[in-house]
This record gives sequence, C-alpha cells and structure tokens, in this order.
Amino acid sequence: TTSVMHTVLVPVKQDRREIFFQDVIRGLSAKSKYLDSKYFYDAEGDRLFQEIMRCHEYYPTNCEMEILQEQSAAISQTILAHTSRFDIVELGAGDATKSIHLLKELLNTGKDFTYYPVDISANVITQLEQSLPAQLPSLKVNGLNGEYFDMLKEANVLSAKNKVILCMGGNIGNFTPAEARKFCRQLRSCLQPGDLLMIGFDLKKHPQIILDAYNDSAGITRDFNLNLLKRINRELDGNFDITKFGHYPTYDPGTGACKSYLVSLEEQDVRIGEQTIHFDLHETIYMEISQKYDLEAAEQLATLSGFETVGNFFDQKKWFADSMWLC
Ligand code: AVJ
Repeated sequence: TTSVMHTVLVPVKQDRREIFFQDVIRGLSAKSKYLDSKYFYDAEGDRLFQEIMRCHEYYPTNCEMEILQEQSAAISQTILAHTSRFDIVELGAGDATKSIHLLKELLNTGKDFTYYPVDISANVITQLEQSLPAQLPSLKVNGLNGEYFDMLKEANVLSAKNKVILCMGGNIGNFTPAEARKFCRQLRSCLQPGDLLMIGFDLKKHPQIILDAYNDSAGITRDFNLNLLKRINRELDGNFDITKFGHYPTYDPGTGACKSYLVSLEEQDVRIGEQTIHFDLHETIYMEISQKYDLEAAEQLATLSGFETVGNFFDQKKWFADSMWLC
C-alpha cells in the first residue's frame, strides 16, 4: 500500500484589514465615490459617536431612551400578550442602558427568561456580563460576541423558547429602504411563528430638526465623517489631508433620506497603500444614509418582510418609534 499525503486546503478567511482595503478601493474607484458607514466605528469613531449622542442637536438617543423609560410596562404587556415562554436577544446591545428598563419590567412580571446580548465587539460583551448582574442581580445573561445572523442562529441552538428580538438605536436607518427589506427578510428567516421583533425607527419631522442633528454646531458629526479618512490613513497606509475635505450633510424630506457627503476642496491625488485615487475639485464621497420613516413606511416594511405590526411606542414628541412586530 502506498500512503497518500492529503493536503487539506482550508479556505483562508480574508483578514479584516484586506476586506477593509478592498471595500475602500472599490468605493473610491466608483464613478460616484462612496465609503461604507459601517467602517465609522473604530475606537476613535466609537468615541466620536458617544459625543454625537451628547450633542443637543442629536435627538434620537434621548427620544428612544424616553420610550424605554416611560413605556416599558406597555412594551412588556405587549410581549406577554403574544408569548408566554420567551428569551430576549438584543442585536447591537452596546451598554444596554435603554434595554435595562425593559429587562427590569419583565423581571418584575416574574417570567423566567434569559437575556442574550449580541454585539460585534468582544469588549462590549465582557463589560455587559460584568455590569448587568450588579444592576439586575436576578437577570440571566448569556453574551454572544459575533455577527447578528450567526449569533441569532446560536441563540436558536441555546434556547427552544420564543425569541423577542430587540433591534434598537435606529440602526435600520443606515440601510436604504431596499437594503432594509433585505435585512428584515433575512431576520424573519431566522425566526419562528410567535417570535417578536422590536425595532426602532427615526420618524420624519421638521426637516430642519433632522438636518441639524447631522450637522451639529460643534462639528462632531463632521469629525465623525472625517475620522473614516483618518482611519484609512492609520490602517491602510493612506495619506488623506483631511483639511482638504469638507462635510456636506443633506436631508430630502420627500424620500426621508438623510445623506452625508465629504467634498474634495481641491483637485488632488490621494495614495492608499499602492493605489492612487484622483479627486476632482468638489468631487464628493457619499458616506452615510440615515433613512427617516413614517408609520406607513415602517408598517409596509413589516408586511413586505413577513411580520405583522402589533404595537408602536413613541416618545412625547413622536419623533421616534419602537415598533413591535410579530412573526
Ligand atoms: C447609529 C445609525 C443610529 O444614523 O443617526 C449619527 C449614526 N451618523 N450621526 C444615525 C450617526 C451621524 C446613527 N445610527
């Protein structure tokens, strides 16, 4: 007999930096230049977003906090009206300062459930597993560090109960309406009849209020956008001169699309690694969409992705909505 040497070809997972590089080059080589807003959040981007949330112009965080503080009893009742055996899965749990109000309320009903916070940041999950028991000693916590859909599948393995998914923070706004439909359909495909999804929508309101929220007078949102160019310099060996780019936020009340751009203030060449990107004078980079909804559009999104709206919870000003969807 001859012994055969087997060479197992393990597909090498492209490392994060390589994927980041390719996404950046693809976006900046396109006819209309763009960058993906998911790359805003490095350590400095996280810090700047925290600062944005403290800007007086940036209303969404306070509105949704008010909803969780003031309406958790009503939210809890809506959950209990549709399921008697459930676990909670929060997508993008962060520091859980909003959801903690709902968790407290649900614990008070005497229901036995586990809270599965999901986050892409390992740091966030470790912090939560330490901080939550101190705040809610009777809460069962099982952190899941990874991508939303992978971790949702994991939660389905760990728990046979109904799932109540929390998707707060208006993160759905970073998708175009078509992308949002795709995301919600994919979410639905991971869920079972009887499962619930609570999802946050930033609502249409006076256009000036929306534009101001993405154009704060202290210039934090400008810095937040420019930080992505700095991140490219840091991580991908780029040489962006950020003084040669301006921030241009827009809001279209017709479509509800709040889009931000960076504008090249002169004709210039920028090097990223071995690549050179040319910018014409006043050429733009499309950075981010924050889509605003009305209740009809939110309800339509529910229907088109296989959910039924069973409740809407608002702040006093009705600037933000957390909608409860049933599978
Ligand atoms: C984290 C997506 C909810 O769109 O309002 C804030 C991000 N960008 N200011 C939003 C953001 C500029 C934020 N979300």
